[in-house]
Amino acid sequence: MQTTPKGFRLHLGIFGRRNVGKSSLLNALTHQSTSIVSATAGTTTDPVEKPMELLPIGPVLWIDTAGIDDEGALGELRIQKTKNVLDRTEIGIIVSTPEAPISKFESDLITTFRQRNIPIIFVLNKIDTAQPRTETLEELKSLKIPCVMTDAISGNGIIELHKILLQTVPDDFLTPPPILVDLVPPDSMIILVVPVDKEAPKGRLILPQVQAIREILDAHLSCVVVQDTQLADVLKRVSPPPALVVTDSQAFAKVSKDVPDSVPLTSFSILFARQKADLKIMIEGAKAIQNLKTGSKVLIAESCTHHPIEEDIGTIKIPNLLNKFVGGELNFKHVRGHEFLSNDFKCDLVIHCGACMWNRREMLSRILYCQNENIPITNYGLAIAYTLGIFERAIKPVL
Ligand SMILES: Nc1nc2c(ncn2[C@@H]2O[C@H](COP(=O)(O)OP(=O)(O)OP(=O)(O)O)[C@@H](O)[C@H]2O)c(=O)[nH]1
Ligand code: SF4
Ligand SMILES: [Mg+2]
Repeated sequence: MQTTPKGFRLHLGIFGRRNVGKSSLLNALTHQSTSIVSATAGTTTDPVEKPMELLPIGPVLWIDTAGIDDEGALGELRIQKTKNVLDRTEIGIIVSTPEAPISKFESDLITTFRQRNIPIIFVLNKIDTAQPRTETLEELKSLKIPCVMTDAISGNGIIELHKILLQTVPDDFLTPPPILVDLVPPDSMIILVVPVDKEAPKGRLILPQVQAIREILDAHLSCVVVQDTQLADVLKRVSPPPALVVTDSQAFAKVSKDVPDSVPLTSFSILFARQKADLKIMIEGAKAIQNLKTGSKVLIAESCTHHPIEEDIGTIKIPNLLNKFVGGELNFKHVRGHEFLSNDFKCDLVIHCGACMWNRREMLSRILYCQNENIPITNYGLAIAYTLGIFERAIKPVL
């Protein structure tokens, strides 16, 4: 259970002011001392994550956060970390206490969740100490936000909170959009091109490849998995031709020459732009490559932190392809993990990895930041296809 990747877990974020009982609530929900609890305001400083199997929903990730009303220079940093959690939250649990009104802090959280279309559950904790204010209940009712009353110490109300959670789970978590099986006719055969190069992890396939194979099997379709070096030979031997060829985008140049024009071709990261991000926006983002000129600023963002190797796709291959396309030197910045846009690098384009380890919500939050800043965003596969002059062909199967 613990090995379920985070990107597959429903992210349940717990937010609120300091000392309202957020960590106590997490402990009651997980039946464990997951998060440190104390009467001192500001006990939780960094987000605390707890993966769990929450039946019948499935794998979830609880995230307890620092108080949204923290103060001082350190408090500001903690609030920033709490806001980063907001970016990946799929259900927002706002905790307050019965005697407290809905202050600016809770109102701002409600507004942010609403703007992003994230379902909210309001929890009035410490119900053993006071009666809820009538105005609070009426305000939540008028906002159509479900409200649960809990006593996190005795566990009262926790079953009710579970029930409301079940009713609040977003549909796209229960039935996620397909990766590729909807793009091909029934009984199709698909070829997956998986180069085993220096970047390939030892002894295993990477998540997008495994997910694609699993989806093909679930749909009772078939696939052949080959390295790019064997593709031309395999294509000669299969009849009828495959309904689709999906390649690692790093092999796009060779694969696009080997696959006849009559056979649809795309890449894993283009498929994942559809499933994990917003394909339309990412396609438009790739078109911004044509506006780049010497000195333009390009932010290359990767969700994981890994040590870049020789011929690394983000730090070497894509910059080389783009410089060649532009015919000059672009100005690149590389960020990893939760670091993203910053004021010291006002970029002209963001090129993002496939974000296979993240949930869709986090990519959508990044897209929203880019839209608010008027910065085009695309991903590795689309950018590579664009610079190689095979963009139209690569996106045709997903349009
Ligand atoms: N009476 C009562 N006390 C509670 C309840 N929930 C939490 N507390 C107490 O309230 C205090 C704060 O609880 P925490 O769970 O640490 O609160 P928090 O919101 O995580 O606080 P920060 O991490 O500082 O933001 C502790 O002394 C808890 O024992 C409750 O339902 N009833
Ligand atoms: S860097 Fe991005 S594409 Fe690569 S494994 Fe991590 S999330 Fe997936
Ligand atoms: Mg806490």
